Amino acid sequence: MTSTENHLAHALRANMRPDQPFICGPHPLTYGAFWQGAERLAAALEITPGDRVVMQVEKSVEALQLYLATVLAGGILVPLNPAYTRSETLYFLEDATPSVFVTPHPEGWPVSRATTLEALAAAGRSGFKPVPRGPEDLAAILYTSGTTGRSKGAMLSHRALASNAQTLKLAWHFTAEDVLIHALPVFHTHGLFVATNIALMAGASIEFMPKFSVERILEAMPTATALMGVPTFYTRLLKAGGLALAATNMRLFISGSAPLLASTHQEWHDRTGHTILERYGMTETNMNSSNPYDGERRAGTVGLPLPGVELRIDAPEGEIGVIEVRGDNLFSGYWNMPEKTAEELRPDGWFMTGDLGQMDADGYLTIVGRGKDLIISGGFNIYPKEVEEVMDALPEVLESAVIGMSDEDLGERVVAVVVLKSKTSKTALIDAAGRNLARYKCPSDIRFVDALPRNTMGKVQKNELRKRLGDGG
Ligand code: MLC
Ligand code: AMP
Repeated sequence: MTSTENHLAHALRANMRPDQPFICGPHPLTYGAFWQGAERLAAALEITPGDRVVMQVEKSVEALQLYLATVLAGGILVPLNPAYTRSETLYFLEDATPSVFVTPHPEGWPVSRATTLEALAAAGRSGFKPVPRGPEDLAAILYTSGTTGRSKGAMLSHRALASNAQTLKLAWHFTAEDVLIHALPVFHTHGLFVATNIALMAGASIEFMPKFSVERILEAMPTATALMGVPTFYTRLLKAGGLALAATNMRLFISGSAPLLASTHQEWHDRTGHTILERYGMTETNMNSSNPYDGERRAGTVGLPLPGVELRIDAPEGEIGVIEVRGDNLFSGYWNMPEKTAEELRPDGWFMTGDLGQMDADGYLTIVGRGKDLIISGGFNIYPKEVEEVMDALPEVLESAVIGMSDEDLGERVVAVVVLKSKTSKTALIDAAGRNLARYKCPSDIRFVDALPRNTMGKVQKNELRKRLGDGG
C-alpha cells in the first residue's frame, strides 16, 4: 500500500487550530508556530526516510519540535536520556547507527553527523512538505533495558503511536479546552508519547515545565485541567501545603509507570476530593489498561483493558500469571534483535510483558509483581544485571547482587550487595560505578556481605537478600 500522507503527523494535526495556544505559560506558542518550527527543523535534518535521528538533549519545546520534525521527514526518532554516561551513549549510537545525532556536545562521536539543536534550528527552511509514511513505517525506537544487561530498541510504528493516542484521548476525555501540566521527561513513552501526543491530537494546551517541581505544579494547577505523573509526583505533592485549594478546578490526575500505593490513592482523595486515575503501560506496548474515566477507579488496580487492547493472564482464571497483550498499540519488534523479538512477541500477535498480574471478576487488572528482575525508581526502569556488570568489573569487587529496596519517595531505590576482594569504601564504589552508569541507576547504598545467598542451582536468592537487609518486598 502506498501512502500519500504522513500517517502519524496527519493524525496528530487533525484537530489543531493554528491560532490556538499549544504551549501556554511565560513563553506561549501557538499550534501554527509550533508546527512551523517542526517543519523548519525537518528541512534542516536532510535525511531520507527510515534514517535514525538520535536526540540527546535537555527537555525543551524545541526537543518536541525535533521529534515531530523527524516524523515529518519520514525518519525514526531515537530519544536518549541526557543523564547517560559516554559509554552508555556509545552503545546506543553503535546500535542505532543514526544519520544525525543531536546533542549539545557534538564533538568526538563516531557518527556521520553530530550537531546541536541550535545549529539545526538556524539551518531551518520553511515550506517543507511532510514525507508520506504508512501506518507500519517506524516513527521511533525507544531503548528499554533488558534482563541480560543489554538495552533493546523497541521499534514503534506510526500505527502504534497514532492509535494509542487516539484511544487515550477518547478514554480520558481530552479536548481543546484542556490544559495539561507536562513535567515529565521527554525521552520516555510517558512524557513523549502519552502526554505530548494526546495533547496534540486533542488540540489542547500544555503547561510545559523543564522538570518536575512541586512549587511550579501547584502554581499551574488553578489554570490547568490535567496532570500526568509517576507516583513520586503524587507522594511529593501530598507533602505540600495548599494542595487542596490548588487542585480545586482540575478535572483529572493520572498516574502510571510504577505502582501507585493504595494509601497514596486514598490520601489524595481525602486531601483533594479527586480520585487518581491509574493506568498501565510499557515502552513496547504504549498504554494497555486504564481505570475508567466514568465509573469506579479502584485503588491498587490498573483498571480495565483499553478499547482495542486485548489483555490476558497466562494462568487459570483468577490466578496470578504473566500479563500478555495484543493490539494496534504494540511495537513492531526489537531493533536488530530478531531472536529476542521472537521470544517475546508471538507470531499470533501476543506480547509477553514479563509483569505478573491477576484479573478480578469485573475485569480489573492488578499488577502483583514482576517476572523480570527489574527495579523501578521514580518511574525510571533499572535492570539489576546492568548495574551488577558495572559493579563486578570494579577491581575491589568479587561479586555483587543489585536489588530494589522500598523507598518512600521513589518507590524503590537501587542497593548493591557486594562481596569484596580488597578493602574499599562505599562512597569510592558508588563514585566508580557512576563513571559508567547514569546517576539514577547508581546504587544509593552499598551493603557488604561475606557471601551471597544462592540456591542449589547457584542462582542468587534476591528475596532472601531483601529479607536479610530488612525489606520484606
Ligand atoms: C533523579 N534521581 C534519581 C531519580 N531521578 N535517582 C533514582 N531514581 C530516580 N527516578 C537522582 C538524580 O540523578 C540526582 O542525583 C538526584 O536524584 C536529584 O535529581 P533531580 O533531577 O533533582 O531529581 P528529581 O527532580 O527529584 O527527580 C525525581 C523524579 C524524576 C521522580 C521527578 O525521576 C522523574 O521525572 N521521573 C519520571 C520518570 C519517567 O518519566 N518514567 C516514565 C518511563 S515510561 P544527584 O546525585 O545528581 O543529586 C514507562 C511506561 C509507562 O515507564 O507506563 O509510562
Ligand atoms: P518501561 O519498560 O520503562 O516502559 O516500563 C514499563 C514497566 O513499568 C511495566 O512493564 C511495568 O512493570 C511498570 N508499570 C507501568 N505502569 C505501571 C503501573 N501503573 N503499576 C505498576 N507498574 C507499572
